[in-house]
Parts: sequence; structure tokens; C-alpha cells
Amino acid sequence: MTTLPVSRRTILAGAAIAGALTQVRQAAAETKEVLTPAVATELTDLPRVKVKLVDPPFVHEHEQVATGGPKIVEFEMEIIEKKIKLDDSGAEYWASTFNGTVPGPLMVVHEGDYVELTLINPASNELMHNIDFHSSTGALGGGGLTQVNPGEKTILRWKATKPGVFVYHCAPPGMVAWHVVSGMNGAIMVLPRDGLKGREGEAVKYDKVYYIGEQDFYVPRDEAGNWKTYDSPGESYEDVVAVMKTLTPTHVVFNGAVGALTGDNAMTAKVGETVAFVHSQANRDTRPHLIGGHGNYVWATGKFNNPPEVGLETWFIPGGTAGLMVYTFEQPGIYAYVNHNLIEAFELGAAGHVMVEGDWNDDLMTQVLAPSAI
Ligand SMILES: [Cu+2]
Repeated sequence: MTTLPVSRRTILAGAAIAGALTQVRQAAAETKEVLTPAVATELTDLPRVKVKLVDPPFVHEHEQVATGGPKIVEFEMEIIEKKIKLDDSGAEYWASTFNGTVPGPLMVVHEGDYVELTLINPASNELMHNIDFHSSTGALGGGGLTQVNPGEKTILRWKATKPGVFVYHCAPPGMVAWHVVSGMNGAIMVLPRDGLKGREGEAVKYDKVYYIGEQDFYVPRDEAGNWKTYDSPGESYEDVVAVMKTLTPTHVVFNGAVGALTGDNAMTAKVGETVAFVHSQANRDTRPHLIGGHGNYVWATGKFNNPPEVGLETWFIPGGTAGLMVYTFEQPGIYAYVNHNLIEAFELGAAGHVMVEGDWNDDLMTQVLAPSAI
């Protein structure tokens, strides 16, 4: 196994977080004896469901309005360190991933459900990983209870008490930023039990849902300006962190690569269909925009106890947040779904397409005169 080149600064940062982790572990150990019997009795009565996660932009089947009471929803994720191709110019990156994709899969549960995640770090990996759920409460979002070395697994259970879409990400002591910008993040949607509601309490239902995970990457170049390549994540660490500290990403992409949501990989819809777009950015601010459409209902910061904004052109998602936009398509054609920092969209990669089928509505738009000589 490669020894990680770790700077003194990183060690110090790691020590600070490791101190917090020790306290979290002690607190968890102390409260366990008191809480475990009561919690265990209560939980044995709850139904359990196993959910198989699917690769983004797709989302596992789920109910929008929950039938029945709270459940324990079981998920399993394997951590996979893998070299990914970011674009056609030869830029490669050693990604750390939840389940092999950037972003990791979207999980969907309902408020009051319990999430029970089995997290597996195969022996073939090089690094220690964990998971911090922004939607959970305590133990650094679960990060303090889920540190797994290669060859280990762990099971974490937490109660989804707050409705909304939330980021989850890896957060190992001293290396949080590197793991997050290496692709190790995703999102969970905690739906209200009675479904989404608009400002007047009207039901907001979607026909399909897509998950867009936006990721900034920091790929080192050599003296000649060519992309550098590495044999392992650890080998790339020092160079990548140097680029990270410039705060200037070399790539800002949706779903792990330039073009991951365009062409044959474009999202699809039909005129009249209502589509929900979950959008997460675990590290950097972003401003999604649907070119040719609007955000009919937008929870930009993703929390369903707040009323949605309506009829937006662009919405702002701060780094470390997931948002939800719901739109009913009214015209056929190609819609570009972009980060409306257009340099990030068109020069760095943060753009996807939605191909919409159906009949054109002349009332909404018509070409009165085709381009012709003056
Ligand atoms: Cu990690």
C-alpha cells in the first residue's frame, strides 16, 4: 500500500478532527447502555424494507406519499476508488466514490423513517473512508461512527427527522476536502409522509425524478501543461491539494464527466410531464437554470418545511447543499440544464440536456419571420 504524503498542516487539521471524533465515540459508547434497550424494543416493531440503489441520474423507485407508518429502510453502499475519465482531452482523476458513481446514488425515504446503511470499504481500496449525512443528527453526521479502513464494513442507523434533500459526503479526519472533491458525495431526499406541498398546500407530484450531482475537480498539470496521471489516489494527493488551494477548478461537471448528461445520456421527458430535478453540490456554490423553461416549484436550499419559490429563472444552491426543482414541460425540444455561471457550464462542463417529445405550442412561441435578408 502506498504511504500517503501528508503535510504537517494536514496532520494538525486531522488531529483537531480526530479529537472531536474521540469525543463522539466516547459519547456514543456512554449513551449506548442507557438508550439501546428502549430503542431496540421500539424498532423491532417497525417494518423493514431493503432498497437497491441505482446509478444517477436515475433514482430508485419510491412512493411520493408514504403508505403506512415509519419504516427502517436498509441501504448498502460499497466504496470504490477508481480512475475516471473527465473529458475527451485526456484528463483523468482518481475518484473516491460511493457505489462507483460521481455523485453517489440518491436515497429516498420519508420523514420519520430510519435509514440503515451498510457501508463497505473493500480490501482492494487504499484509503479510509466514512459518511457524514447532513440529514442526520449527532456524531458528525455519522462520520464519527462510520470510519472504515480497507477490508472493513460498518452499519449506521439514524432517524430522518427533517424533510428535505440533503447532501451526504465522506469526511475522513484531515482529508475531508480532498475526499469530497474526489467525488465522494451524494444526496438523500427525505419526503414529507404526505408528499410535497406548494405554497397553498396543494400537492406537488412528479412523474419522474432525476438526480444531478455537480462536482468540481482539480486536476494537476505538468510543466508542459499536460494533465498529470497517477497510479493511485495516494500518489496524486499532494499535487491535487496544491491545485485545490488555488480555488480554481479545472472541471465543473454534472455526474462525473463532461457530457455525462448530454447526447445519448440526455435526460428525457414528454410535454405535459412533471419532472423533479434534485441538484447537489457538496463543495461549491452553484446556480442551476433550465434554458427554455423555468423552475415552477423550487426549494433551492432543499428543505420542505419552507414554502417553495415559484416561477424562477435561476436558483442559488450554496456549497454543501442539495436543492429540488419541479417543472412541467410545455414545449418539445432540447432544453439545456446548466449551472448559469456560463463559464462553468460551457467551458468547464456543468451542462446537461433534457430531450422533450411532444407537440409544439404556437401560442407560447412562434417564428413570425424566419431569419432572412433584411
Ligand atoms: Cu472517502
